[in-house]
Amino acid sequence: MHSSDAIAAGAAKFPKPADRTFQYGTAGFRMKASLLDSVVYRVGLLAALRSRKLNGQTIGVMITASHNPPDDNGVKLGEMLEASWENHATTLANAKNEHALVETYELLTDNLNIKPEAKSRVVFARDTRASGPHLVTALVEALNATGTESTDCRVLTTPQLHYLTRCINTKGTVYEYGEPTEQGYYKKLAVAFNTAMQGAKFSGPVTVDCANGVGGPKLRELIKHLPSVSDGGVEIKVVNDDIVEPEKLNHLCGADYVKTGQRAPPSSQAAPLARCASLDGDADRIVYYFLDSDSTFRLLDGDRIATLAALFIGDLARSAGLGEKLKVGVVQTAYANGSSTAYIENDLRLPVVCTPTGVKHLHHAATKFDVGVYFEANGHGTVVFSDLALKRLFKYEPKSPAQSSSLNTLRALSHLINQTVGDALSDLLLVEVILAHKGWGPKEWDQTYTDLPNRLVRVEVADRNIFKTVDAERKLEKPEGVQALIDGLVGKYKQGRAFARASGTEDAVRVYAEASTRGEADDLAAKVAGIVK
Ligand code: 16G
Ligand code: ZN
Repeated sequence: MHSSDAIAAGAAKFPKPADRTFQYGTAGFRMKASLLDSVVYRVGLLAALRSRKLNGQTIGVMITASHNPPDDNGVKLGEMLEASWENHATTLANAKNEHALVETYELLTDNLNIKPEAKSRVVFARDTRASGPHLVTALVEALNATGTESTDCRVLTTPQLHYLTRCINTKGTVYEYGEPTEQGYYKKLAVAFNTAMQGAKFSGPVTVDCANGVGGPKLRELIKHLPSVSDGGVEIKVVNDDIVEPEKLNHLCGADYVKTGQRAPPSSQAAPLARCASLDGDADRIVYYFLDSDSTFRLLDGDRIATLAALFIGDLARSAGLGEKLKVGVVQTAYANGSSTAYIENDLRLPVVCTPTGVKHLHHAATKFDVGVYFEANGHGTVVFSDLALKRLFKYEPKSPAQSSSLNTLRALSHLINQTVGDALSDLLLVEVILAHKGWGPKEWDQTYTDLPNRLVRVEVADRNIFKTVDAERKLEKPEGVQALIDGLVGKYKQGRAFARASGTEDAVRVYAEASTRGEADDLAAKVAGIVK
């Protein structure tokens, strides 16, 4: 069958719901799983185009809705797409019927100078949602119709799929990233972890809430590769790892539940000062928390992980003798607590860059540093080492045993940290390594600086599209005059800061405010919400 006929025939099996308009956003496409067949089919077409455009480079496609409820699902390409390709995704998804779709596909092929005979390769995976296998059939149909070579990696975390894709695409080059298998992923992390742990010692267990998602079985698998507790390994207690009952996913647990509600999952049995962590539904986000001695809940979010990592890596670079040659920088969004930014700039004396929300923006900015630490406050982030930094790191000849030891740890971290995207499992091991080296519990970590009280509110508005931001979402350019009103308010609060931005994932505007006291932060947030309403 001619490929356009095959594409049309496949599309006819997964018709687009007539009353829907889809948009590829920061989270890819995400909605009720029952609406997603046609979208997944069309993302399959997009992946084929993308791979052909990149001369047969392997493209990852992930089917997941991360922290959303169990009935939702989503799909996105594994790489961080440039805006023009997000538009192509949207155009394909909205083609009315199979004929319009073929027309759009062929138009894109022409306009993007894609050779239809070029090779195309895709690897794909899904999280544990019940709707995953059915959506995979739509994806496979599209990959077959476009003559794309594909590999079904079944159930994986999002970062594992990113890992595999990078491994496949770098195989046989000087940038070879690792063995392109799930087992290869665990082995790489375990070897790096063991090396990074030399000279450090754990105290007490860490309890990890896996959101009843894919992180549960994958963390259990990872643990098999780590040294046992009797051999000096970290004790990881896995909880909320039920993937048999799909409705439990992200229900009363998980990173988003903890971060949004500023509370531990009700199932948590942790004693005061015991460290706990929560992953999200596809294990690309992690937050830590603990109960203080008086049982108050303390959150150690993405800002805390970023500051901890920047502190440790900055110190290691200096003690390895590479202080001048490895410039460490931190990337945050406007949601980062003002105290964390001040701590990085004033205490750690490291540069901070602020970008708009969305991992691709942070990741991109982080690659501008030799070592770029980036985290969103919600726990999504990683540390990226530039090619030049890696070269310096691995070529450097240490001048003393102390330099040598720091250098070894730093080299191990560059393997332990997932360079492709934020990875909750890799971030978990990173935090554990740092706390062990420092001999810190969660309280010492928490005491590095004091967060400013803050408040995040969601405001329903008639049309969120009228809100246009500038300056990394910290200022509103439109509607005109609104920013001046916000500035006028903020000036009245001690250490006040506030911004409003249209959500990229929900039909609402988000308002963030912080100030020197809880009452003032709440008050400022409510007043700014009143302005944008
Ligand atoms: C997406 C982003 C996440 C961001 C969130 C903001 C990626 C992979 N995910 O989920 O990083 O924090 O959107 O949502 O970039 P919002 O625009 O609704 O506030
Ligand atoms: Zn996620």
